[in-house]
Amino acid sequence: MALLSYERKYRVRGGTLIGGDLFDFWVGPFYVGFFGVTAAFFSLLGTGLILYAASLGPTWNPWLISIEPPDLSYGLALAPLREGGFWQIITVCAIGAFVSWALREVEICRKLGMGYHVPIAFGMAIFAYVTLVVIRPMLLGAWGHGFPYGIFSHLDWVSNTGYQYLHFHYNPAHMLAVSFFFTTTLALAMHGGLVLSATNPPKGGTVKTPEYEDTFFRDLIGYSVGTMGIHRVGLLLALNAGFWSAVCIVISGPFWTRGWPEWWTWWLNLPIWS
Ligand code: 07D
Ligand code: 07D
Ligand code: U10
Repeated sequence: MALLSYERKYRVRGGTLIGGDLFDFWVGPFYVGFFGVTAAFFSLLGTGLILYAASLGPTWNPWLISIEPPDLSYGLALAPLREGGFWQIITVCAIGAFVSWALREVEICRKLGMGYHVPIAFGMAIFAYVTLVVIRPMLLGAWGHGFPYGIFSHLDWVSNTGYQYLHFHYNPAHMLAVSFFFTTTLALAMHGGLVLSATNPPKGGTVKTPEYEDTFFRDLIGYSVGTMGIHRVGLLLALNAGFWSAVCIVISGPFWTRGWPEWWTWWLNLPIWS
């Protein structure tokens, strides 16, 4: 069935979380819904505020534009617009847009009678972002601990924050997060490679069944997780990458203030060495 006629068949009413039939329609390929309207509202307002705040700044060089959070001296108070207030409103807009996007995914899942795996996965990315700009700054007592909204400036923030703890690679949760990111790309490369090798043969070749895919990994490593299983593994790996990222930054400052290499002294102090 052609994609568009298939979509027409499934463009059914209902499944909305809020607003009933009010915004239950499509614009071109996009489902709208109540949360499509709020997503458009927050993203347009947030983008507009970034552009306006940039126009007050010193440069239009896209790499250098930066909307800074308030000075630490403002603590958790609201700051004047040009002294971090823009950053605060843009943060509200960003969270509004990301959460609207996730809830729009939920409504589409409900319409199609599907599970909520995709919005749950996106929820982990939102959680990591909220950890960076809301949870950690609140635990540290100042919005100024959030990262600035600019391409190079947010890289500076990551580097400076990392060196504040001497050697961020020694953060054990960062190690877990990095390993999960690496494993996720390994798993996707193996999965993409395996599916293409079985189902996209050269001209004249035959498409292979999942039994071939299972056999490949049984021959190679003695076990196949299965064709459904690899998708569960992939989701689990990716969710863990985001989750341990959030953990590694929220413990830096609120729960550990010294250099991360020092954390490992517990290992040197184990009684088995003496
Ligand atoms: C490919 C899906 C498409 C998304 C894209 C990003 C914008 C920003 C706005 C200038 C995989 C769209 C970009 C809307 C323009 C303004 C105001 C997703 C894909 C193409 N970062 N980061 C990038 C964001 C943080 C870090 C690139 C966002 C943390 C490092 C892009 C956030 C830390 C490096 C970008 C965010 C951090 C980057 C490519 C939010 C730890 C790079 C992103 C909302 C997580 C890389 C110049 C990409 C780069 C890069 C966007 C947060 C670290 C500009 C939106 C504070 C070390 N980040 N980032 O492909 O080239 O994502 O930087 O949290 O090396 Mg970043
Ligand atoms: C936060 C993005 C959320 C995005 C959302 C959506 C739009 C719409 C529209 C395209 C979490 C945005 C959407 C805007 C766009 C259109 C149409 C994702 C987020 C909601 N590190 N490190 C990490 C590595 C070092 C440091 C995480 C590696 C150094 C600090 C990850 C190395 C020092 C922080 C990671 C390395 C250091 C991190 C990032 C190697 C610096 C964090 C991934 C090989 C000197 C950050 C929660 C992430 C973190 C983080 C990897 C090195 C410092 C595990 C591989 C030693 C301060 N690092 N790092 O979190 O955990 O994604 O953030 O050296 O804060 Mg690190
Ligand atoms: C997977 C899969 C699988 C598939 C798949 C996929 C995972 C086996 C069956 C999917 C994977 C791919 C297609 C591969 C490529 C994907 C990536 C590499 C991921 C990254 C993706 C991108 C970079 C694309 C991002 C594009 C987006 C988000 C679309 C942008 C959309 C809009 C601007 C419109 C948003 C719609 C809304 C808000 C709904 C409401 C609509 C309206 C009210 C009307 C329209 C309104 C507007 C246009 C204004 C909104 C303005 C916005 C948002 C900001 C504008 C900003 C400016 C700067 C102007 O496993 O199975 O195959 O395919």
